[in-house]
Amino acid sequence: MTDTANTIKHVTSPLARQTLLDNELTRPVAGVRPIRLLPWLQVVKIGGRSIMDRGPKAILPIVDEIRKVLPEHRLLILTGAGVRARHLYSVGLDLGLPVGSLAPLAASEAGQNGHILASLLSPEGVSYVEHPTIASRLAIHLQAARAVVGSAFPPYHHHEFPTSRIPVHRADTGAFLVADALGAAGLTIVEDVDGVYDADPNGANGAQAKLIAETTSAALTEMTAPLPFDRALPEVMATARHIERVQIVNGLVPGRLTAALRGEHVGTLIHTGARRN
Ligand code: GWN
Ligand code: ATP
Repeated sequence: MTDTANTIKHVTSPLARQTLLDNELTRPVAGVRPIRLLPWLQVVKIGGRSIMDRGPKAILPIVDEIRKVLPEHRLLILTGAGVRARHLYSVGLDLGLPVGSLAPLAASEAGQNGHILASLLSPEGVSYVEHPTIASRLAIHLQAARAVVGSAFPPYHHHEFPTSRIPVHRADTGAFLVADALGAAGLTIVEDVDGVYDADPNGANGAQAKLIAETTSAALTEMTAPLPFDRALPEVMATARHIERVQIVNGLVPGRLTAALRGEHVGTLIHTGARRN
C-alpha cells in the first residue's frame, strides 16, 4: 500500500490536506485578488419600478442615451423586476409560498423587462442574453455587439436565504455580484431619484430629505432610513473584490447616465470594501 502510494503521480496542492474551514490555512491561497475577466466592461442596472414601469416616457429617453454611448463603452445592461414582482410577492405571501418559490418568479419579471429593453435596442445589434451566457459566454457576445441586456436578478431560486419572506437578494444585489465577479470597470445603478438621501425623498417627510453625494457601504449598512436599493447591496459591497465604487443616478434626467459612465460625479457615489492594487 505504501509502495503504491509512493509511485503514483500526486498533484501537489496547498489545499490538499485542508478542510477549507480554517481561514489561517486557506488565506495564503484564497486571500489573493482574483483576475479581472472583463476589465473593459461597464455594467448598468436599469430600475424595474423606477424606469421600466414608467413606460415610454422614461424608457425611450434612456434607450436613446444608451444608443449614443455605445461607441464609447461596452455595456452589460441589467434590468430590475418592478411592479409585477411586487404584485407577485403579495399574492404569493397571501398563499403562504416560501421565499425560495417567490425568488425565481420575481426573477422572471426582471428578465421580461430585459427582453423589452433589448428589443428596443435591437437596431443597434443589442440582444437579450440568458443567465448562463452572462456567466460564461459574455466575451464573445460583446465582440459581436457593443452591449447586451440581461436580468439583474440573481438566480438563487430555491437556495434564497430564508432570512425574510421577500427575497433579500434582488436585482441591485445581483447586478453588483455579477459586475464584481466579472471584474468590470464599473457599475451604475439607474433610478428615478438623484441618488441616496438621508430619508426617502418620496416619503412622508420627503421635502426635508437631503441628498448624500458620497458615502460608503459601511455607512449605508448602519443607516436605518429606507434605501433606494436592496438592503443586501451594501452588505455584499463590503466584501467586493474589484468594484471600488458604485454610482446611483437619476435616469429621468437626460445625460446623467452618460456623465456617470464618463466618470463624472452626478449622483451618489458609494465606496465599497474593495481595495485598490
Ligand atoms: O427566461 O426572462 O435565466 O436569462 O431566476 O432562472 O426564474 O431562467 O427558472 O437561462 O436560467 O424568466 O427558466 O427563469 O428572467 O432566471 O432565462 O428568457 O431557469 O433567457 O432559462 O437563471 O431569462 O430567466 O428568471 O433570467 O431572471 O429563458 Mo427569464 Mo430570469 Mo430566459 Mo433568464 Mo429565473 Mo434562464 Mo434563469 Mo429559469
Ligand atoms: P427594482 O429594479 O427592484 O424594480 P427600482 O430600483 O427601480 O426597483 P425602487 O426599489 O422603487 O426602484 O427604489 C427607488 C425608490 O426608492 C425611489 O423612488 C425612492 O422613493 C425610494 N427611496 C427609499 N429610500 C430612499 C433614500 N434613502 N434615498 C433615495 N430614494 C429612496
